[in-house]
Amino acid sequence: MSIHWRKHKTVAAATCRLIPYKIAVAVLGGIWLLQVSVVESLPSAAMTVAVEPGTDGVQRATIVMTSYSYTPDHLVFHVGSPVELILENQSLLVPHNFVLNDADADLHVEVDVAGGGRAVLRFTPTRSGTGTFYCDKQLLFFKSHRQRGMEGRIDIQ
Ligand SMILES: [Cu+2]
Repeated sequence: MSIHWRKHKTVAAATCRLIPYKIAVAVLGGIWLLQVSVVESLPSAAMTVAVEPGTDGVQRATIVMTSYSYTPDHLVFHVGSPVELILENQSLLVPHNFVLNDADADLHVEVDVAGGGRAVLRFTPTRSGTGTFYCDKQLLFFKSHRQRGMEGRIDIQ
């Protein structure tokens, strides 16, 4: 009789210890789903920006990263002037990156931007061409961010 009681008590105690963990998982999962569903439902307008050099000769542009888009998603730069590209990740919980590997324009860039963070890319295009940039982040078995539309284009003229 006492063995049965002790066993019952152990199971009850283990269940009690699991409850805060289950609540935490449910809350975090809820926040994640809310962010993904709300942000994903926003229309991502395709936008082209032709970047002109500033008075110091630097071609400056900012790309805003959200789940799952870049704004603008099409940038045009000139050959020969240095580029300063600022990447701002506005997804607070989702890390994104910027991958650009283009043999044609000789551009090879890969940078991670943490949720809510920013990064600055500096390079000087040496020849004309067109390159596709994208985010290759992927959570578990879900579609990659690129498959969800997180992709853009850079033209060097
Ligand atoms: Cu991403």
